[in-house]
Amino acid sequence: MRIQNQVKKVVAVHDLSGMGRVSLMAVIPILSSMGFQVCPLPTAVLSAHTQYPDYSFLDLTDEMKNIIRKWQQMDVRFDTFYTGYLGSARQVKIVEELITRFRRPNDLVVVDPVLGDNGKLYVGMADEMVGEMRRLIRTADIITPNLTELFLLLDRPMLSVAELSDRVLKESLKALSDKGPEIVIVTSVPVMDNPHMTSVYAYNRGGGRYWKVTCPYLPAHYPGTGDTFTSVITGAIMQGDSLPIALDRATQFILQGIRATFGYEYNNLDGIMLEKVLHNLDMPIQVSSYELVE
Ligand code: PXL
Repeated sequence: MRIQNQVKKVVAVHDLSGMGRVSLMAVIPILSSMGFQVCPLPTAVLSAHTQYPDYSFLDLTDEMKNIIRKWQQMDVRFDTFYTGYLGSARQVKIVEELITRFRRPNDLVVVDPVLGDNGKLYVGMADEMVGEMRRLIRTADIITPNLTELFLLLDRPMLSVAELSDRVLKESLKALSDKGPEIVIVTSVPVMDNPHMTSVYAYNRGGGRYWKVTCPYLPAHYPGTGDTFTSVITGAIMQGDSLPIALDRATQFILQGIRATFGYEYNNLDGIMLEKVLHNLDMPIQVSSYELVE
């Protein structure tokens, strides 16, 4: 009887930021509490994420190669590859090599193409990263761009709220999936005529169905919610959930995190108070709100 590898391993390629609950500081607690072993491959070490007015930044591009080489010598096996904020455009090739060397037929590759938000690249994000990310998503099974990243990856101008019909979104998701990823999930889609709601759209090429989850929008922007969202999606899919159930769990968890934080007088840059809601990941979903988009 094989009793090894009872806990699935997920290699997490993200930065470590001291302040702000982004990247590894969201990925590690969420995936650990969902029952997976997180193996971090840190891309950079920052004093704080890049939306704070000032921060230090240590690029770990060269060290990543050393870590991967040692992992190869140790003959480690990963079940999931999950990438997020990369510290330099050169890291894209390194990540592609990691995936090529270690990926086995049933492994899952999740790429969160972190580039920007609100129609702009993040401060410090190299312009070349957009072209590199367009290539990296081709190797992924699942990608989770926000609306800004969706249009950057498609190399199309950003659309206004009035232009974001179900038809346009479906076509955009399919166009991105045609480049490689079987599942494309787009977050932070505003709802036409309703500023109090926000949607997530998803497309699964195997089956050809589109899904939508709409939830209340609290008017506060918290960095790191994208990392939190994709971490819950990754954990839910690794646990065997269907795509719409994974979407429900992730949107519900984000909403719980925002509600746990919103009532305090608080600096939103510090992110949602994950610590207050992490235990909710053990609970079955409370309300199911996914819809099929036809
Ligand atoms: O959550 C995205 C993210 C991740 N890592 C760093 C960031 C940001 C967004 O600002 O600055 C360092």
